[in-house]
Amino acid sequence: MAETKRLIMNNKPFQKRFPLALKKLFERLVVLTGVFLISASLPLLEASSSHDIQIETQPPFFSPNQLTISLGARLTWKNRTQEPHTIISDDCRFGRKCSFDSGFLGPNGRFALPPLKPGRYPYHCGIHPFMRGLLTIHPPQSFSSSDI
Ligand SMILES: [Cu+2]
Repeated sequence: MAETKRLIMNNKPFQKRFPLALKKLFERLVVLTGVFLISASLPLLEASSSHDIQIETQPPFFSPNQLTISLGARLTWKNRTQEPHTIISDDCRFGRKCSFDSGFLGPNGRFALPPLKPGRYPYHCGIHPFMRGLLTIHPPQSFSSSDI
């Protein structure tokens, strides 16, 4: 009987402490979840960025002709000239499967970059080989201060 009483008495502080510990645990869980969500959404924010390259009659023809984008970013070439152009990755040779080839792009035509792996992609216009550009795709989380 005395033991039961002691148990009940010992139990009281425990019951008081338990919800407090649970509350602290919950608060920590909320903070951790917040940190996780923010860090998880950063690559998505990067990936959702979009870029345009204008095709023009004057040098550098592809404007900008050197561009670095993050993995998953959208990129569209836009033909601002009155003549057709193509956007062909330099690896499109010898019948190999190549990174991208727009085909003929008429005036006001657009070409969206297909999904690619990180890397350097020099490209050119198949009609005017002097029109050249360089696209670089960053692997995730590899940004340096020089990119900003
Ligand atoms: Cu061209």
